[in-house]
Amino acid sequence: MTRTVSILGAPIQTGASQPGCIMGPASLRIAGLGDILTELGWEVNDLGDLSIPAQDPVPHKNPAIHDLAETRAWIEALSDAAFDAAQKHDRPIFIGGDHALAAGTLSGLARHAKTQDRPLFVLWLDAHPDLHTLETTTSGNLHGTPVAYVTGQPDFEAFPPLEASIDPKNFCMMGIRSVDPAERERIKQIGLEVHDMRAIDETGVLAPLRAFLDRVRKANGLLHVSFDVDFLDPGIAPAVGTTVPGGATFREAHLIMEEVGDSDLVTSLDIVELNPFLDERGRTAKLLCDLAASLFGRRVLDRMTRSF
Ligand code: 4U7
Ligand code: MN
Ligand code: MN
Ligand code: MN
Repeated sequence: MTRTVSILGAPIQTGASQPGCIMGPASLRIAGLGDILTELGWEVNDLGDLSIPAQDPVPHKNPAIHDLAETRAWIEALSDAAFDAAQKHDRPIFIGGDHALAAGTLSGLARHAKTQDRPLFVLWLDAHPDLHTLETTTSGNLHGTPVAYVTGQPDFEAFPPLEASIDPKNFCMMGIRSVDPAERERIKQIGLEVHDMRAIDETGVLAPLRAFLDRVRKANGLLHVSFDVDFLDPGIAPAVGTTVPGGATFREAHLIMEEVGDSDLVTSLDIVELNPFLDERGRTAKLLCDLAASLFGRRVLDRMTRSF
C-alpha cells in the first residue's frame, strides 16, 4: 500500500535573532520537496502553512527573551498540528521556520506516542544542543530552548504546559560543536547521548547511529528526526543564521539519512532553520530536498543488485 507523507509549513522566525526563516517553507517547496517524494512513491499531502493570530507582548523576568508571546502561540499551534498529522499520516514532515518549531512538534508527537503506548525517540542533528531554559538563555533566542522544554526541564512556566515529556535518554544528538556553559551542565545532569563533531571525527557517523537505531527498534519506538540546517558544514549549506564551522559533510549527512531510511524506523521529520535570504541560488534548499530524498528511499544503487 502507498504510504503517506504530509508536509506542513511553519513560517516561524521569532525564535531566531535574524529574520528570514519565514521564507523557509516556500523555498523548500520551490526546490521541489513534494515532487521528489512523489517520485519516490509516497502519497504526498501538502497541508499548506500554519499561522498564528496577532499576539499582545508578554514580558519575562529574563530581559533577553524576545517574541515570547508569538513563539508560545506557534508552539501551541504546532503541537496540535503535529499530533493530528501523526495520527493521520505515516510520516509527517514539518518544514520551518526556526528550531523553536521543535518545541511544538515534539510536544505533539510525544502526546501521539502516548496514544500508541510507544516511546518517542529523537535523532537531533544540529550544531547546538538547544538545551537552554528560559532562565539560562543569554541570547534570548528561543530556538535555543526546545530540547530543554520537551524533556521537562524547569522554568518553562511561560511556555504551554507540557502534556507528555520525552525521556532525555531517548535522544541521540549528532553534529554538536557549539555548547554554552549552562547547556554543558544540563547534558551531564540529564544524561543526554551527544556525539559531538570530535566524536564523529573519531568514530564516523555509522557506529553510533546503528547503536541508537538498535535501541529504537528494541523498544518498538517511534523515531523523530529533527534536522537543523546548521548541522551541515556552512561550506555546503550557507543558508542559516547560526553558522558554525566544522559541520557534517555532504556524505556524512547523506549516510545518516540513508541508514535511517533503510531502518524504516523513522516516523516524522523536522527540517528547520533554513534562511533563504542567506542562500546562494537555492543550493541549501536543494541540498535539504536531496537529504530528505535519501531519508525517504532514494538510493544511488539498490543494495541487493549492486555489482562488484
Ligand atoms: B539553533 C545559542 F548562544 N546557544 O542560545 C543561543 F550559541 O536552533 C545558539 O540550534 C542557539 O540554531 C542556536 O543563542 C539555536 C548561542
Ligand atoms: Mn537547533
Ligand atoms: Mn543549530
Ligand atoms: Mn540556527
